[in-house]
Amino acid sequence: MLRRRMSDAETETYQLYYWPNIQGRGELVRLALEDVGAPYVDVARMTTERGGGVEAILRVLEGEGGGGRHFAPPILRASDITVSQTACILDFLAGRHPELLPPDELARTRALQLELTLGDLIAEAHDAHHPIGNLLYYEDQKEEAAKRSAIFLRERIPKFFSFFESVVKENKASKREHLVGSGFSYVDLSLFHVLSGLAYAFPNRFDQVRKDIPLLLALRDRVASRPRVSAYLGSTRRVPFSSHGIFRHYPELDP
Ligand SMILES: N[C@@H](CCC(=O)N[C@@H](CS)C(=O)NCC(=O)O)C(=O)O
Repeated sequence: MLRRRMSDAETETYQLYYWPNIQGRGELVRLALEDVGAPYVDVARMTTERGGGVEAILRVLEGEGGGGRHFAPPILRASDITVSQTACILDFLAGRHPELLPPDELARTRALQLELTLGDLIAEAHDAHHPIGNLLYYEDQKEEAAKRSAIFLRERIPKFFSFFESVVKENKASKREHLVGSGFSYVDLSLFHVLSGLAYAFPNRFDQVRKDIPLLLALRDRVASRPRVSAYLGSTRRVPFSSHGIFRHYPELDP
């Protein structure tokens, strides 16, 4: 079974279903696919005539193509399976691409825990500007966003950062300056994205806490200079940060 999946992974083209104009959580999946050099199609960025567009996402959410319904993108389709939930997608990819995580049960469970913790941080970063409702405009929840983001910046960023910095510090003792003790993994790629997003959204706060996370910043920079990641960041496949995504820069929320 494992051997069959490995050879599938070497040859097949993945289909990523994610909103076309934002990085969002889709970016965590893109980074993993890019880092292993896996062929993939960002389906919703294709024209509707070619089977793309938002309509393609809606069809997969409803279960078209088999494998059941999905609640929200990102969704990744391989030839024999369709997976949603970002951490679950990355865990699935790790099972196929050992470059994303050595095949070891303990490491795989640890990676998933850390990825889910990054997912919690991402959700809180989103709620800092949309604390009341996803479908409301920011302008309709500005007062609440000011209160929520103040707490996020004052209490939550330091707590998350201190946790992840300590994780790398512990692994450094065994000469592995990564989030998962076995070495480089997809979680490092996700950390790169989260740190980049927070630095974009909250540059003032990020500058203040920079001194507390030297190991995380060094890890972020090492990830950015990985050849395939660096090529991807300079390519048109990379959607830029914007005021529509999860990480948004509203100067009034970052005094
Ligand atoms: N826990 C899910 C969250 C997925 C999610 O919230 N996706 C967003 C885009 S990043 C979305 O389109 N949500 C629609 C909704 O929640 O109704 C994951 O990590 O994939």
